[in-house]
Amino acid sequence: MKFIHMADVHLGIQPDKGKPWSKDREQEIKDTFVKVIDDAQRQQVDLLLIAGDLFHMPPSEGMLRDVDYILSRLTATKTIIIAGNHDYMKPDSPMANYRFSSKTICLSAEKINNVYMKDINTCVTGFSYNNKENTEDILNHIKPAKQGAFNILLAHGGDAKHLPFNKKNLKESNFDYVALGHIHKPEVIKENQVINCGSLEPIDHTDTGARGYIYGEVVDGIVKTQFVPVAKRAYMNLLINIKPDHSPAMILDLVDRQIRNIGERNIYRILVKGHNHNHDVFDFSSLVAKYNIYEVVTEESRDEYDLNQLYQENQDNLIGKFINQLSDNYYNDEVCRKAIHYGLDVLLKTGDK
Ligand SMILES: [Mn+2]
Repeated sequence: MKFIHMADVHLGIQPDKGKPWSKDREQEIKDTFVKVIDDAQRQQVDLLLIAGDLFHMPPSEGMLRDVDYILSRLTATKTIIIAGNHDYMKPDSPMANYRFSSKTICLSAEKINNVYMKDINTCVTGFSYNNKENTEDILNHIKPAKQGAFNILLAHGGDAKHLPFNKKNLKESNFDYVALGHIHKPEVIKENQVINCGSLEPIDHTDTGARGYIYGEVVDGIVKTQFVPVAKRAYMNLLINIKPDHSPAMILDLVDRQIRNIGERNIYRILVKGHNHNHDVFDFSSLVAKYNIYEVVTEESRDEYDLNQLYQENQDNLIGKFINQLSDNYYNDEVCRKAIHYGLDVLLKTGDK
C-alpha cells in the first residue's frame, strides 16, 4: 500500500498581503497542490490523506468543485480529507453537503468516522472540525477500529486550542500510522509512524525551513516514510553581524551576495546585529526593490554589553545578580536578550546597584 500524507495547504490564502510577491504565492500554493496530485498519479498511490486546512477558509462550492476536478485526475487513488480549524465544516456548509465526483471522502464533524477500504485492507479513523477551535481531549484516547487491518489516524491539531495531545500517548497508540496536520513545521514524533507533515508550502515568515509532504509505503505491515520537499520557495532569516570595520556599502554588498548565493526567489528577513560603532545609517531600499525582503530588523544593532566583564565588575551588586539570573539564555532567546539589554540600560543609567 502506498500513500501520500499532506496538510495545511491553505488554498485561497494570499500570503504576505500587500507585498509584491503575494499574488504569486497564492498561485504557487495552488501549483504545488497540483504537483502533489501529479506525483500521486505517477506513483499510483492507493491513498491520499489530507490532514486538515486544505483550504484557508470554509470553502465555497466553487472552490470545492475546482479541487474535486483536480482530484479526479487520480485513477488509482482514494482521497480522504478532514476539515481543520481554518476550513471547519458547519452542518449547513457547502463542504458538508458537497458530493465529490472524484474518489474523495470528507470525514464528517458529527462523530469519529472509520473508513475501511477492503481492497487495501486499510482503515482510516478521523473527524473534521465544525469550528475554529476544538479543545476536546480526544486524541489521547482514540483507538483503531479494525483489527487485522492497517489502521491510520487522520487528525488536525497539536496546540492547546486544537486537539491538544500528549506525544507519548500518540507514540504508544495502536495505530499503524498517525497522519497529523496543523503545526506548520514538520515533525517526526515517532519514526515512520507518528508524523506531522507540516504545511505543504510555507505560509508566512515564521514558516522557515523546508516544506512538502510525506510519502509512505507499507510492505508486510511495515511502514517506511520519507519527507518529499516540494515548496517553491522558503522564508529565510539572514543574520548580518556588523563589525567595526564595516561600512554601509560593504554591508549592502554582503547581503546582495548572500541572497544571490542562497536563491533570489526566497523571501528574506534581514536581521542586522552587532555594535554599530560608527552610528552608520543602513539604507536597504535598493535591495528591497531588487529582492523579496519581508522586513529588515535593525533594532538589535545597539550598544552591546560585554556581559562577562560587567559581571566580573559587579558580582556583589544588583547588576551582577541581574546578569546572573538572566544570562543563561542570552544567546538563544531573543526575549531574554532584550530583557538584559533594557535592564542593563536602566541599571547602568540610574547607577542603581
Ligand atoms: Mn490548522
